[in-house]
Amino acid sequence: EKWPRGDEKEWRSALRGLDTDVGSITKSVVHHVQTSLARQPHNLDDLGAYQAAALSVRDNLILNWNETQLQYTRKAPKRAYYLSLEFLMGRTLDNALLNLGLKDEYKDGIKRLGFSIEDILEQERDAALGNGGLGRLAACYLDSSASQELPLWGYGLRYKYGIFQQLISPEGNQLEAPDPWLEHQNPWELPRLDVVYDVRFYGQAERLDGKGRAQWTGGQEVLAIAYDVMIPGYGTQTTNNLRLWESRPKRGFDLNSFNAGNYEGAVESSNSAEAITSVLYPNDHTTFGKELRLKQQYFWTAASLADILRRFKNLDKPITEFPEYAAIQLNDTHPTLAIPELMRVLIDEEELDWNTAWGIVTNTFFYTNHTVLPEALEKWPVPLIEHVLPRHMQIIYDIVSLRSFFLTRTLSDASSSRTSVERKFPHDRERLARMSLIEEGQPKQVRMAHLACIGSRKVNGVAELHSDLVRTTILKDFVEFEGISKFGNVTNGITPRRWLDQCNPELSALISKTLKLDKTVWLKDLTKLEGLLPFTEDKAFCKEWAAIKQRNKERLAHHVELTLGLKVNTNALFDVQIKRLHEYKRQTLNILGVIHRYLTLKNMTPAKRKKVVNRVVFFAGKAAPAYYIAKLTIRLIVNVARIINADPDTKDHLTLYFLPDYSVSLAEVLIPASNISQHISTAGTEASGTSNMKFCLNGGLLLGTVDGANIEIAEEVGESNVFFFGHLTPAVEDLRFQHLYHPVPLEQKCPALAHVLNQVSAGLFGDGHVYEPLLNTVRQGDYYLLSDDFDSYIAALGMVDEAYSDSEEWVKKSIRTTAKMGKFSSDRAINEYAESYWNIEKVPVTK
Ligand code: NBX
Repeated sequence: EKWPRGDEKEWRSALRGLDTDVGSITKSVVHHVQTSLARQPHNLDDLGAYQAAALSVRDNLILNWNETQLQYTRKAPKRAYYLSLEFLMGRTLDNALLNLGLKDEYKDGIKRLGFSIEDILEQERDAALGNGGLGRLAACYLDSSASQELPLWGYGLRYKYGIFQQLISPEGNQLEAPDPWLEHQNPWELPRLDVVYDVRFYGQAERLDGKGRAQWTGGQEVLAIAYDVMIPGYGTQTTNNLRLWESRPKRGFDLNSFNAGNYEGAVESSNSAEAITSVLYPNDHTTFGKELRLKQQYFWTAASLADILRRFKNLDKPITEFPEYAAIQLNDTHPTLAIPELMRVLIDEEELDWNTAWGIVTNTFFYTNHTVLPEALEKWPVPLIEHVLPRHMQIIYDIVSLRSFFLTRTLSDASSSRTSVERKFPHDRERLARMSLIEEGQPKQVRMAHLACIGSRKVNGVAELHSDLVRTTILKDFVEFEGISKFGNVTNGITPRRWLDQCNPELSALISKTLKLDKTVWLKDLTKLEGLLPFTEDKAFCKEWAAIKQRNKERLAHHVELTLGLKVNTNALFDVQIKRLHEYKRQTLNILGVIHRYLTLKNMTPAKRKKVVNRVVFFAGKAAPAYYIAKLTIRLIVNVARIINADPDTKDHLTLYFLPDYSVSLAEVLIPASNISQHISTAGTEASGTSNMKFCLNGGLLLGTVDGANIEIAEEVGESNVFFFGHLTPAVEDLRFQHLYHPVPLEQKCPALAHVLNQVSAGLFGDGHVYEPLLNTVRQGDYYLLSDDFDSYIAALGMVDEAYSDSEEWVKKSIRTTAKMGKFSSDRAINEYAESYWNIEKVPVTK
């Protein structure tokens, strides 16, 4: 190949890579201090040192990113695109160092410059562009895609403000503050001011002919600008891309208004354009029908699709081959508008006929469902979509009726192999109504899960039980119509790099030493952990295992002392429940259980109390700002903590902490320190859970219901190593029916629980009236079945105590648990998607 320009020798010598010996690293860091930061050694603080180190590490990432993208362009493999409105990345520096294999070198270099790596890592703010499990899963999958050398890009939004910061008032109320995570410049992103797309809202859609074509004009146009975040693989050269879109006004301001002296009017449209990517919606598991949220979803899907199509077009292939070059994964229904959007582009711009376009669409998309809770299934009011996206509403109507997915075709459909619902199930009008994309009502609403399902090649749930529930409940009719093979399962996974090696370096080192394997081996083949099993019989190993857990508990205690000023008893069982606050996750069951334990301890003689296993209970989690019952649960937890932590009779035996502002970084401290963690959702409600996997990977045992991935964890580690309780999924419907039609007074049904509720009402933890609405959710209806599961929950806690008393056996359980967690690596999960869904192959990247 001919060199494109200039003196090739000059270029080649300048193009050499970066040196990564310690001397070169300090030079590079200091270079960034002097130039990028324009600072001097004598005014450099930890924050400045962090920024300079980050910029220096970034240089390495950029070179790998360049090489990877060049190879992708040259080899033109089929690529996968992961569309997610949330990426809960946490911090980047430590992970980048690990994946680049430069941790020791930077540690040493930073030390030579008079700083400590631990301190500067703490300077980084979390990138918290997500609510919870769904967003963190997306982040784990990015790490695994690069580590498995899979050609995958993520697409999301660059929110100016991530998930709100949580403050807790002295009364125990959650207060929300903005999360200005971009306050200092963000070294991990590359603005791509040249990658820009127009996105239209509102306006008019006029049909052009009988072929379903239309013209969409007028309305508001905004710009989508790309920011690229580099995603390094562990032990690979591959560095994938996460492309986040920022909204900008198409015209800076309205010159007419400006010249007329109307300055506010002049910037109005620019404000409304910038509002689109200003903030992450903090509601998980509810839909609100807010116009701005719909605009976020369309803005992001339209820009991402335009970008994907442009890349495909560079290949000069016929458009019908698009599905052979692109697989697009929809992370929940949030990006479902991509389906009508691709139809719009193919029909209105590429001028394809409907059936050809629909064939392309249904071979391109894949849909992952993350919940079966009815209130969490997205629906958008028809009038709102008609207003904001008139052309898309037409297309959705066309999918429903005109084009015969459901009804008899009016266009020639001889070439299509699809059969309409009506032909397959004649005269079954109820079925048609159930399956329709449009739900009747005031207003009519579009069911996004139905649209995502019919527009996708395959659909999956996130754990075996959940995928079964998807097939037998919310998408049952679609299984009957399209056949079961379209509906699969990919059990979630977690990246062992962040969730073991980074958060628990001592355990990681012990594992490597014991397995006699370099961590680069077992961190990429997590089933290798099984090699730990024989060492349950090795006394010295068990002792070391327990000592590491103890030091992690002390590290957590230190953190609590620094942040809350409270001293934690580390000679107690650490019991942790950390997740978004939600009734279905039943933090209420946990806190009522804590109260029960407290009341039981109060009734004991001091001598008897001494025989009880001492327990420290940790809670953390955010409540959606408008979720009243969830906020009241936090208030109860905080006030129970205030009373019992101060009770001299019991405080050596039971204490309780609510740690504010839960985040990825806080999880990294809490998870390695837990002896037991709680995953206690009403059976059938938690799709999978992923923190359950993280705790178990770090040798914490699991206390939970027979739900989500808990079941598969138990299958792996053995039921004798988990603590299960509560009713099973098939019983839930009947129990709810009984609550409604044959209620039994709580005093009779579950006296222990009734007593606990009465004590709260009576004011043991401050004004009982405050908690009535929360207590009433249990007393009336009890939708989440606390009264059905309370007794078995308390019994399970007793079994935990008993097991923990046998400390030698407990350590063995802990080791066995870690040893059997191989299945839950996100490397396994991403490979399943690559092989059984996307049909993409590895693209090794070499220098
Ligand atoms: O997705 C979670 C499920 O609840 C977990 O069981 C599962 O492990 C995890 C990953 O598959 N769902 C979740 O986190 N949802 C959201 O955060 C969410 C955010 C916005 C929204 C709806 C749900 N509109």
